[in-house]
Amino acid sequence: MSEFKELVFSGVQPTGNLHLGNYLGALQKFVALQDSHECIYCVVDLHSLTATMAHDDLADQTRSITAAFLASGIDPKKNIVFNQSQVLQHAELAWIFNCVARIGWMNRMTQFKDKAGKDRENASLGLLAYPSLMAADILVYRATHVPVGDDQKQHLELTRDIAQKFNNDFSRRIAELGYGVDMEVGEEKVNGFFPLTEPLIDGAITRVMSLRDGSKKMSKSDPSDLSRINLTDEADAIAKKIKKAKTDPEPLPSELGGLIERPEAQNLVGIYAALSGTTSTSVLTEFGGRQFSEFKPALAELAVEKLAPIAGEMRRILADPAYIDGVLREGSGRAREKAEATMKMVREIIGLIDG
Ligand code: AQP
Repeated sequence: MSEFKELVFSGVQPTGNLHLGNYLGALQKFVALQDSHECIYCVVDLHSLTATMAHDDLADQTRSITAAFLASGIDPKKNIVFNQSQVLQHAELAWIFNCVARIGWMNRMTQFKDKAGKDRENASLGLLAYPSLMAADILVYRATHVPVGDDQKQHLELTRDIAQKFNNDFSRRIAELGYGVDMEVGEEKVNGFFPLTEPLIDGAITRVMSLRDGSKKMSKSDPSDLSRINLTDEADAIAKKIKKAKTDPEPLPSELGGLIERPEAQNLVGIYAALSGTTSTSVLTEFGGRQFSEFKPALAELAVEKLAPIAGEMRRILADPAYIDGVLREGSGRAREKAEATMKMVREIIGLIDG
């Protein structure tokens, strides 16, 4: 009786400067997981086309995200690091998943609603189908775990729905071909071709909020640069942004309960905890009763201490684009082999004649 081998997959879009939210929600976890798991990390360049087709600097953005991966400590020899568009099997499986997924499922996605705004009719078809490509990214490797920020939870649930529908729709073929794998779903034991992938959303802060508005997530596309700390910000910029971060007039509480209804305070405490590798509770044990005028400089110092080496290393790596392209080429070759092994079976399950 076989079972899925644990495999981690995650991706980041080349749509602008990476920020502290991407770092704490994704990159920091990617680095930690490479010690315990086989990992595949992808720059999802095809996803970046869903918002705007014409990016003058797409290639450079792709190199910049790759440099951020490497500068954060991801080892491209131990793991697979590549860009999505070099492995065509992602797009092939995405098409198949477009035919598995239902339009109603896509219409319910909050990210689609947020990004399409009021003018949904005018959003690209790609933006609507984005989660189907994301499911393909993950399932073309039959990955079992995906480290992501909390904002991606709904897309991961949809990935499971797509896997489950494919497993059900083709259950007879999967069994005939002997391609099924046993897995536990809650109390139940089921058999299927695709795993029901688990999100890994944990840590001291799972959704880093904007520094200007504690009800909005920190995001690359926020028009205000003061809303986020970019991985490439200089020390003075980091200190200035933290100093200007919105807060309330009360001192920090000594217990977690005191952060309820204080989203900005909760955010800054969570950021401190995640950067220092502790919990919000222990941050409050240290800073409870103190004013933001004392806490903010401590947070700025910690953020600079953690982020400045990454920014420096990114600059060093980016000075050698040929090296970055070589990492992506080599990683793509390794990824393609794995993806093609899955697609051979998928084509056979569906009945697509393959050579
Ligand atoms: N604010 C956040 N807090 C925690 N995690 C976050 N992530 C993004 N924002 C936060 C996580 O970063 C990973 C890569 O994200 P992405 O670039 O692929 O997509 P995104 O979520 O669309 O990022 P942005 O910054 O919000 O970009 P725009 O503004 O273009 O939409 C993911 O794991 C995500 O969870």
